[in-house]
Amino acid sequence: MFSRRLSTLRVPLARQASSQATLRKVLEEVVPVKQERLKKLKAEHGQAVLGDVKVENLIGGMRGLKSILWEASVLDPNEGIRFHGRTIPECQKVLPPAPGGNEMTAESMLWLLMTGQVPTPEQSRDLSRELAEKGELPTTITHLIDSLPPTLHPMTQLGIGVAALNHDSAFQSAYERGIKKTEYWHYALEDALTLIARLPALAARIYRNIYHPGTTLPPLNKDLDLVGNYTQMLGFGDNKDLTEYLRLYIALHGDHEGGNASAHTSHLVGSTLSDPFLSYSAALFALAGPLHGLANQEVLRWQLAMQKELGSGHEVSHEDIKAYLWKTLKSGQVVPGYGHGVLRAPDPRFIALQEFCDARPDLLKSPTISLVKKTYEVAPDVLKEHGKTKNPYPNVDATSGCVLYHYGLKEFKYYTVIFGVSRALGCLTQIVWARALGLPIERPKSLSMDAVESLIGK
Ligand code: CMX
Repeated sequence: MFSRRLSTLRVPLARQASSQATLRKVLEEVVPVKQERLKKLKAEHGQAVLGDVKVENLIGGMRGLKSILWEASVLDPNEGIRFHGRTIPECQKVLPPAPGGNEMTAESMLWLLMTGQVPTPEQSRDLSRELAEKGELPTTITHLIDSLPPTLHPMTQLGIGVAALNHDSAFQSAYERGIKKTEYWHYALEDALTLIARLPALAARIYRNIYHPGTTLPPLNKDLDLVGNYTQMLGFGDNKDLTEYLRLYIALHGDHEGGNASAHTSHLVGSTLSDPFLSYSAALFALAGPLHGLANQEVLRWQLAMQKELGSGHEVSHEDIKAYLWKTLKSGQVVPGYGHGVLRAPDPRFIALQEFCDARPDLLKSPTISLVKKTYEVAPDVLKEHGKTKNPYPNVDATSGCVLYHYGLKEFKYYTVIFGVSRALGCLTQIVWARALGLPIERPKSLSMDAVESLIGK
């Protein structure tokens, strides 16, 4: 009885103590616990079977193969993403917003992804301050980015910039000094935080150079969160709604488990002990593909072409949209923003962005956003009838770019860069954990057709 009382008394004290802890301190507590868990899992269940490998998995891009350990999030085909077990609405409820805002910040999502814990508003603000203090670009990088031709795709520029930031990699120089394996994660964490901190300045510089040359980038404001600074530097700091939208968008896109092309790429490259900058740069080039991150630019291009042909979303009929969808499909193209490698239901990230729109009368009046809504009302049935895709429902990209367009960020070739700023949260978290857990270099087995046929006894 007495001891139970004592333990209930201890809870608030412990919470109070941890509310003062920094991200590094919390990780120092969490890492050994997970290390032990993994050791036990390997020792006691190393031979347990998680599934079969079928020939169709080998031919079909490894779909469904359970073969990557990824800590921060797990994707359920019907329910969508959970970040350390929390759904998107749950995250929206508990993760601290920026002062004066409502949407969860990138920093609070990063804290959750890294530690599995919900930060206090104070912890989240301290992390914002640390990132703002680290966020200026070194001149080597500004010179490099300024020397790139404005005709080079913004994603190519982002990948180049991120790779070149490894000039100052703490991990790389510690490795050269000869540190112990158990210390790797500390340096990976330093690099992860430096990269996340510098991404807004890098991404904003690319935007300004390409679309608004000659304009001056404002300096980082130490009192703003990561996204607050990013929108300032993009030149949209006065638009509170866009800032809030980007906070939501960047937090939501932060992670989508480990099997998607960009996440898997950073994990693979990181497993060679390439530093976090090089690993994430590789991931960005996977994100730049039209079947992955580039889809948000493709959706907008497709929606605008439809709008040009049919008229604004307020006027157009469902029948006209159906006919347009069939025209796209019959010309052998995919309907951008629909389908998914894992999901088999409407993407909850799409739903969350739609709810953001529904709460704002100006967005409801937008002809593009109303066309997105109307398309959603008919596209699943058309895609079911078409009969190819396993998932006839919208993914997050069905709407993400249209909101940016409405708020005046109209250069849709740039949209995947924003996705790239966001996905760093999850990919870099996993790199830190992969080093903390001592995960080895990836080396799956490949087979030739001869080898497959001989294995199946043909
Ligand atoms: N429109 C038309 N056909 C589609 C389709 C769509 N939106 N989505 C899938 N299909 C087709 C595929 O091209 C494939 O055809 P083939 O058999 O001729 O090759 C067939 O349906 C089966 O594909 P699937 O198993 O359902 O889907 P995949 O896992 O192969 O591909 C994805 C997933 C996302 C690449 C695909 O649905 C697609 O191309 N969607 C449009 C692009 C898009 O929105 N991408 C963003 C994804 C979000 C993210 O990156 O996180």
